[in-house]
Amino acid sequence: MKSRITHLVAALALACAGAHAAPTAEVGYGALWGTTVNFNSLAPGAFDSVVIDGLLSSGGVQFGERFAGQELAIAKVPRAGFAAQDWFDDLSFGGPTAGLTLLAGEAGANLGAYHYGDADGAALFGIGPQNSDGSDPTGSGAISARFATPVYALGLQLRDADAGAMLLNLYRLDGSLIEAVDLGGRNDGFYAFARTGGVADIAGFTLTNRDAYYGVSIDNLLLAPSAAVAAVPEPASLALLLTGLGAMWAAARRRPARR
Ligand SMILES: [Ca+2]
Ligand SMILES: [Ca+2]
Ligand SMILES: [Ca+2]
Repeated sequence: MKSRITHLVAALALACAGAHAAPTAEVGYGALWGTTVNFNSLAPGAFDSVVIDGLLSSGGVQFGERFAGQELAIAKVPRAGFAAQDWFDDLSFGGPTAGLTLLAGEAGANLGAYHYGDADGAALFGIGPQNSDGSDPTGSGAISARFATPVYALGLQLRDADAGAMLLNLYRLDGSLIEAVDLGGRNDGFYAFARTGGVADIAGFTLTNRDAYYGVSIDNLLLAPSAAVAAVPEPASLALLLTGLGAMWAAARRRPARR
């Protein structure tokens, strides 16, 4: 009992220490409350695939390839087992100017949507530069998004993820970088990131990847407006907290019975 409370205090202290170490913390997707963009209207039929030229507005969020101020470069990555390379959008040169003005990629190299034929339906992908051998550049492009109102946390579902290199840059409205979140090594799943301290200043993001096999797609983009309705502790900390509170409650109940 005493050691449980000691562990609880230690866990909370660690959580607080971690909160000051990084601008964002990874949280459980299911712990966030907000609006979700599911992209399903873009490709409503099973296995539909569409190419989207120009800026996209979906679910109240604007999407494009990059922000004004970001230079579009090409990253070349050897393709396993082949002489060919895969070419990817690379936005690591320059940075967004104030206001986060979205720009679309060239026609046919901007965005697209694909319906996976499952319950989650369509997902959004970026289209990269045409590979030199003419193979499909689907999923190897950058995706950038600007929110109508800055948020405290965002979650997303990764699809077609094969543990490759992936970077999620979170920006403030003035164009400054909040954090470059390294998503490398991840497979398909739901992931979420929240601002430490609860400040709601994430105004947009850029997602780039060098993931094999059709890059990556995103789905079920979740935008949480404020920390007020979201559980800040990670699921493990929260479980520990509840266990500790339960133990204290049980102890408090036992005490009068002994008298
Ligand atoms: Ca969907
Ligand atoms: Ca592109
Ligand atoms: Ca992939």
